[in-house]
Amino acid sequence: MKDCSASVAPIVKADKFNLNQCPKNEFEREQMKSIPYASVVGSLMYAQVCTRPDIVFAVGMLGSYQSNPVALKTPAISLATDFVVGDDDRWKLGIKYEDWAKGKQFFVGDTLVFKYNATVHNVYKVKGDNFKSCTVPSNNSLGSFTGNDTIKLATTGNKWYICGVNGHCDGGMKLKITVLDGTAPAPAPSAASTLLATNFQIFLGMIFTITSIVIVY
Ligand SMILES: [Cu+2]
Repeated sequence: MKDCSASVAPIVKADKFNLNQCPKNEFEREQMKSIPYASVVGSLMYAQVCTRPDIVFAVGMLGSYQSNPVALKTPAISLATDFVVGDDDRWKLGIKYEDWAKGKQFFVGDTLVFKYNATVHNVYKVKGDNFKSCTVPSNNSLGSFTGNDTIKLATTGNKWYICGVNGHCDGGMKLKITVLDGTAPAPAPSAASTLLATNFQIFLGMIFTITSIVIVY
């Protein structure tokens, strides 16, 4: 047992759980059905009574989601996502970036990567009204145009990006996203299965941590 995790409790003070982490659609609910959530919580409750009063808080948190199990995810910092804008289409004319962004969830700590032909395009971060009117700011707020521009999403709220080449923004090279608080992320619908798998691993990890501590006693 010397190799067991030495962490004191599987939930730390800043961790927040909320209904956003519960399955949101049929697909995610189906995924969670394969996880013996109630039974695991029940076993942990047994352990907490006599030997492990220090896990009462963690178990209580998990237990309050029994009817709608929370798909656990650790703070977003450790699971930050890199989004290549447009995916394989990258940043160019003729793509509906509204459609690309649809269904994706962007969190503080995630990264946007604009990949493009730097001899033809560029990227400007703009304000909402400039986005609407396709007005190019006089300064380049993103630094240099490399054709592989990385933008760290550092704050919450709406962010707007356009191509500053004449006519390209009007031609569709415009992207609006909303960045969410990373402390209570929910699985993105488009990547639900991967995330649920990850969440399940974390969930299992927590259980094994608790169980191994219990066995040590
Ligand atoms: Cu362009």
